[in-house]
Amino acid sequence: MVSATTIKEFESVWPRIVGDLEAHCKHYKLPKQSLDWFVQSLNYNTVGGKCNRGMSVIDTSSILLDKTLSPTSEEYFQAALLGWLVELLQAFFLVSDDIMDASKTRRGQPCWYLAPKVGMIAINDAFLLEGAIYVLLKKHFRPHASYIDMVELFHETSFQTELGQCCDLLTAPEDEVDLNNFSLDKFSFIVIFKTAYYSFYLPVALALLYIGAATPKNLQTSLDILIPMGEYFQAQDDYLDAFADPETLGKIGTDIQDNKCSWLINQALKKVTPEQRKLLEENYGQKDAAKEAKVKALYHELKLKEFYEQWEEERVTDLKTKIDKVDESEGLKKTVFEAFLKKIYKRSK
Ligand code: GPP
Ligand code: MG
Ligand code: MG
Ligand code: MG
Repeated sequence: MVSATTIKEFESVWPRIVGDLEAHCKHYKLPKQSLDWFVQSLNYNTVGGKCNRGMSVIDTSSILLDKTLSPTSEEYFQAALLGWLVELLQAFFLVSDDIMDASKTRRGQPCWYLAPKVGMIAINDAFLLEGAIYVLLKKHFRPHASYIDMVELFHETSFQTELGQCCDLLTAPEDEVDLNNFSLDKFSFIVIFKTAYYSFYLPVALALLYIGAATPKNLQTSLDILIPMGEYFQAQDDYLDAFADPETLGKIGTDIQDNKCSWLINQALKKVTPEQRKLLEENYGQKDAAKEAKVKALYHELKLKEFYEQWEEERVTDLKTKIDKVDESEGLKKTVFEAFLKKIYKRSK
């Protein structure tokens, strides 16, 4: 049995990564004020989350190599670096997403665009977080046999996520609430693209490329399990948006006011009476806390919490069945997916 890495070990690598980026900027003779700004944005936006995605690159690599990577080894550093690249991609997405969703808090602090003196500079900061991925990948992986596959994987995953975000935003127009626009099929497309590829497939695909086990079959098996797992994860995110304690979650939910095609509204629409549907039509998707509260009250009346808990059990049973069938002949292991599932099952943040 290999043991999982800890957040402390993972974060111990971060200063070296910031150091690399600082050195790169100093080489450009970047003025000090801008350098300090960039470093502040890197720290504020990349560190402080759960880092499940990033740590999964290390855990997957350890499981596939069948040895616990020592936190002081170069092998650990390389896997951790790939993990931090996933976290940088996530930081780039979150800084942008919070502007688009008009969110207030993230990881228990103000969203970056709401931090003092930041405002719309956050848009450029998001681009820099993305750019940092390719600077670091080139610095550390250029000689690696899978370097170009890694670059292409980051590009393709970003494109997929942006298409998902596009669909998410277009399904949630600010000024016209039309519940007929929502459907579980649209929900599936949105969440697979905006979340599942980058949060689930990317870390495992990176680990497979890193250790040289990215055969077409292993990549396909990973996709077949991790896409439905990511779909489940985003349904959970939507559920928590309305039902979790913002204190624990670290962010205040916005889906009802933002008119989002979320898992909850789609399930509610399947259960409502004509009168309840009218209540949703009159109160969903408006920037009004009292209306939002009415929608939440209806969610409770429809017993969506209980329904979600039952639905979660079914999804997890399905995933376990899929995991049981994994063909390990080309070096892939069931435990990769079991470890992933364990991290998200019944999460509260
Ligand atoms: C999660 O949606 C999806 C993303 C963070 C991807 C954003 C993609 C971009 C191309 C910017 P969400 O809005 O439900 O997340 P949260 O609840 O964390 O705000
Ligand atoms: Mg969003
Ligand atoms: Mg959001
Ligand atoms: Mg959400």
